[in-house]
Amino acid sequence: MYNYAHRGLKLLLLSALLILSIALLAAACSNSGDDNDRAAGETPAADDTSADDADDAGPASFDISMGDTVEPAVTNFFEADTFTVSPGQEVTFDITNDGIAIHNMRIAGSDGEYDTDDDTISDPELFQAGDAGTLVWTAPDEAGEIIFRCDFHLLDMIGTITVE
Ligand SMILES: [Cu+2]
Repeated sequence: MYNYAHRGLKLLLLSALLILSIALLAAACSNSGDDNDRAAGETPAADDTSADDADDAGPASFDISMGDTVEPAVTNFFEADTFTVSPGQEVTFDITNDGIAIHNMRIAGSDGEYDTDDDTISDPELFQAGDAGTLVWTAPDEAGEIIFRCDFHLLDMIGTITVE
């Protein structure tokens, strides 16, 4: 008699525990479902951010040599004279005057005109033979071709930066 009552109580307790654990399990499942939904919601946002980072190219730097010849003909030039950069990219040109004439480098601003306030000009503004310096420039956000030049040799000492 006592044993039966004890067993009955034990069964009741076990049933209660079972129901409780099913309820807990269900709650846990629904919680983890919410977490999954939230995580799934965050994943595209994280992907979008990294895609933006990929679009925003990091800073670039290029070496550029300024040179000239006298014989057989007088020439003045940048070497290299064509560059390709990304929209909005921070670009540093490391410039050396390897010629004997004076040179510099100037990039027209968004107005496309030289000798205006939005130009970017090399530092120093005048390179003697053997001088080294830089020109730090930010590419425009729009794709296009930009001509840069030397102020002292306007016609022959030019180069092209392609923004794409
Ligand atoms: Cu020059």
